[in-house]
Amino acid sequence: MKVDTGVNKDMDQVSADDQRALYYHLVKTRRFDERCRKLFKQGRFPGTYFSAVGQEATTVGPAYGLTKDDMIAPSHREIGAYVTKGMPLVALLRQMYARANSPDKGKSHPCHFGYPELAIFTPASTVAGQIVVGTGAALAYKIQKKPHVVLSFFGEGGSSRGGFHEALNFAGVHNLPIVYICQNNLWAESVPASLQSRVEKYSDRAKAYGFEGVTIDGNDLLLVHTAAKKAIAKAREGGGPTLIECLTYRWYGHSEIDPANYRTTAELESWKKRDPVELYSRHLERAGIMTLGEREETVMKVDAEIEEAIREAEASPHPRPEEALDDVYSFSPARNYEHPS
Ligand SMILES: Cc1ncc(C[n+]2csc(CCOP(=O)(O)OP(=O)(O)O)c2C)c(N)n1
Ligand SMILES: [Mg+2]
Repeated sequence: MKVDTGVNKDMDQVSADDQRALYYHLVKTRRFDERCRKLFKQGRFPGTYFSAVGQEATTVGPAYGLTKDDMIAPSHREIGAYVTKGMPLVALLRQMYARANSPDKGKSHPCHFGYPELAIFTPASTVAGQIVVGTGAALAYKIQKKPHVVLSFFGEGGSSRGGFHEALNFAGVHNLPIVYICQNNLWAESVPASLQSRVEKYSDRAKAYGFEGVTIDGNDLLLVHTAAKKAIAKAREGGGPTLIECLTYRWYGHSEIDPANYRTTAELESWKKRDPVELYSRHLERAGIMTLGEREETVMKVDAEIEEAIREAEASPHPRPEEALDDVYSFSPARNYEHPS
């Protein structure tokens, strides 16, 4: 694993209370994600589900400590960022279940989670599309002289798309308040990272756009959190963008309908030995911050929250057929459509 050794955990920056809170969000993300996989397999919601089990530290770490107006520009594997920023589990579930009281009223893909109340915008299906929109939001914050930053999430595969390069170039030129989090999980569906780019480290790409890039162990929660915290503070103070490449791994298929036969069991097993939850639990134990009993209590608490949210989501109403075309726009000349204005 080729990581930058200059990035320190700077443990003094993270209080014991914050470290306990990070554990809460980490296990909440893990338990919720595993539960959603099961719900999908039981046929309790349609479509598919994109698990991020194995890469939770890359989303929980950066999202912890954001202000309400700091924006999240998500991709399709950011359950941890939603949970940590405070999006209610029931809101996530209503989206998956396509219920009438989800933000898009049951019309979109189950993984198109958005939550405007917490400045989380809804990603499009087009890979990397949200990098461009997030960069636009950072420009808006700068023009409005607002003290907010944008966190833009994407995979290493997404970084091969044109929008990624245009957005990062633009952010560099205009010194925008944005932090780019590249979750390099070695695979983009069945395409290995080695076929995406010849660069040794994806973070090297930041050099071309005139700002700092670092590659870190994305399974080390405290390391990801402190690296992101530093980059966020820098962006907030007018220091411009940073690209953080987090090396990590997804344990399951691209989505729940992918058996992931393209990778070896040995590769998967080697990453499972670096389970971010296990690594962080060991740290908390060693540092005397949380005992096994306290950690078990946290797991029981999050499990109860999850079950309550599932009950509430499953009791939510379905959209009515007559609402199917509400909020749907079409400007197709072929249909002889006249714009109302
Ligand atoms: C433009 C475009 N091409 C292909 C897809 C199908 N697709 C969705 S996610 C994905 C892989 C993305 O890989 P990466 O960016 O590494 O993220 P990861 O899934 O590994 O988290 C692909 C090919 C898409 N949604 N949009
Ligand atoms: Mg990937």
